[in-house]
Amino acid sequence: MALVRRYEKNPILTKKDVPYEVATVHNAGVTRYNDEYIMLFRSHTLNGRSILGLARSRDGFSFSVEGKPFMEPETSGLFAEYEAFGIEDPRITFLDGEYLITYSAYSRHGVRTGLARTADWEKAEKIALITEADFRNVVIFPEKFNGLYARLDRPHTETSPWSIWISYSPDLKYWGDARRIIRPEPYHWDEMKIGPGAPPVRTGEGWLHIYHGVFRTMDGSVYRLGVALHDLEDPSRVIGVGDSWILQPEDPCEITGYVHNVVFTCGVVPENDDTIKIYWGGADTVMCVGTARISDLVELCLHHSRNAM
Ligand code: BMA
Repeated sequence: MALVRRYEKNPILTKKDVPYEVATVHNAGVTRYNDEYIMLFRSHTLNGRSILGLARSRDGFSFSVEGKPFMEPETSGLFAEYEAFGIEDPRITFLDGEYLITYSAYSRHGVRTGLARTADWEKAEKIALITEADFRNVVIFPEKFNGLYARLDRPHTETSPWSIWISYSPDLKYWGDARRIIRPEPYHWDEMKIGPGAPPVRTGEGWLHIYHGVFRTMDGSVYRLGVALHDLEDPSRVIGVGDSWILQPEDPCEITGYVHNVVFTCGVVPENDDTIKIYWGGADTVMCVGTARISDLVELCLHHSRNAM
């Protein structure tokens, strides 16, 4: 039985819904703000570089896009130097009364991670570049641990398969105590590389974390979604990693598009009824949504787990 139930009207957002010219709408971070859902989505502009747009919704399914982009590469200063090639794949964490936004910042120096914040979704303030080059997929936990912020990320390395790491910070700017905590599983759906997907969600049994995993085929790579459960007090301790994927490209808009065979998440929204809305980019071209029961995902991690390391 499918763990994630696709919304029947997918895709929920495409470039046709955007009032300025873009080539794609995908890989969005999503959160709640007052009685709205906020979707911060990535779009390729027509020079191939990415910007972030904002869409709002009352029900989490039907979104309308603001007239102007929400975040673009800076044109002067330190951020301009490191995001000149575009900003991508935003993740949103609500913590201490404000929304933290992490995103991939591309430039001639490589890809690193930017951090911005907003309290009201009118405008965002960029705070810091929180990784060096060769990091992506940074998600910040929505709570602190012994007074420290915690994040999951995915450094690139040539000496081991690309894995999920954790690190901590007293101030969101300086990060340390890094450890590798989940590795790809050989000859498995996520054997080539994995990366954090959406910021983790607190459940009774642990932090529920939807991640992406990649398998290389003769026809290119397939991006799927899986789930892991981290200890509530010590998120570096992985309780379980679901052995099977929870979502794979199957709908036409996931199989065909700018990059075929991709489902890629940057955001989930837990609801009050044991369900979670999972948002994903389809084929790096459109946005889709589905719902899952939190207890089903937890159960997969608890009782059908592969080794994390
Ligand atoms: C990853 C990132 C994502 C993208 C995915 C599939 O490496 O670049 O933004 O969705 O590839 O193309």
